Amino acid sequence: AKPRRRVLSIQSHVVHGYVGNRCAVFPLQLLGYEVDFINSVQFSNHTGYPLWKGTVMDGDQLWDIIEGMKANNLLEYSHLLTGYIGSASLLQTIERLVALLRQHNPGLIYVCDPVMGDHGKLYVKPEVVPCYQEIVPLATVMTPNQFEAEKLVSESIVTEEDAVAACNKLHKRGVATVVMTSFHPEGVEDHLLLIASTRMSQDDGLPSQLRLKIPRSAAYFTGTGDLLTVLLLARLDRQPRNLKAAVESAVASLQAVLQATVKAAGESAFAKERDAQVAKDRELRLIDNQHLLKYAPVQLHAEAI
Ligand code: ATP
Ligand code: PLP
Ligand code: PXL
Repeated sequence: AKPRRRVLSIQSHVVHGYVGNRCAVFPLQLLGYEVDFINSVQFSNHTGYPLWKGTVMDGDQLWDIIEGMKANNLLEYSHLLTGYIGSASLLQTIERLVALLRQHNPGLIYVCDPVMGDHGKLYVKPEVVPCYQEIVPLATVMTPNQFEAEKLVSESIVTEEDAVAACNKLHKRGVATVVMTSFHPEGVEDHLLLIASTRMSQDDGLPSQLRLKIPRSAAYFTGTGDLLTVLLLARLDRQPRNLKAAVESAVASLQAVLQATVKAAGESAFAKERDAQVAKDRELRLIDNQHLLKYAPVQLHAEAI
């Protein structure tokens, strides 16, 4: 029998705090998924701290592990999830891995968060960009932000029409569902938009392209994009024919965790300086608020585009 809910998650590990696998493994387990994980880096903490130490995995090291799994017939997954991958060699190896996993399960869902940067700044090496462009046809779900979507389609995105055009371009290259996790319309300060688009047929009358307006908090967090991708994986899996409900409930859980985190962080939530104590105070409060990962009441509703 094919595995219904077994995720292979390849992302960062940090010893302290919550980014990458540290905000994927526990939430997915809580939501009922078996999670096998490979750590693409092992760092002391995320890179928003003044300093970090640790090691980075390369493509050969990943493939070595995969060969061990292959030999023992351990490659049957329902989902592959990838997030921040700093090196081109690791990303090229993931490309090979997708093909191998699909030999074992042709229906494998590949959820790809093409982490490259934000707000006009690249935080991966430039050679990673063409690797992600090459990966596009393999992905089932992609969760780029505005900047990452621009890189994927090699076009600038200024208006909502541009954002939708970028989604359509990604659909043409084979991606079933695109969620642009943060889009900043020009001149707008008080909110951001999430744009979601699918070519999977929706239940009668439901929109397949939508926008969700999210009030912007003055607080700054790390790991929010990672957590949103995880929540989308789980909600889309439950309701593949209701993009609206899936997106609304994923955002509801994320926003509820963020509000709880702001409360717990106190003054550090809005601090200007970025010292280690502030970074530590701002870590997502996933354990204390685990009930919100399972369910949070929907307060923000999506509208058809
Ligand atoms: P990635 O880099 O992982 O592709 P991203 O850049 O879109 O994703 P974020 O900018 O962290 O990641 O945004 C992801 C989600 O986090 C948003 O859709 C929003 O729901 C929430 N979020 C992040 N920062 C804020 C904020 N200051 N106020 C309100 N919501 C926020
Ligand atoms: N800064 C760096 C160096 C990163 O690698 C990342 C994510 O990979 C971020 C910031 C932002 O993370 P997120 O969008 O999940 O908050
Ligand atoms: O996506 C967040 C993330 C992932 N991995 C590492 C990071 C960050 C954010 O700072 O430092 C190593």
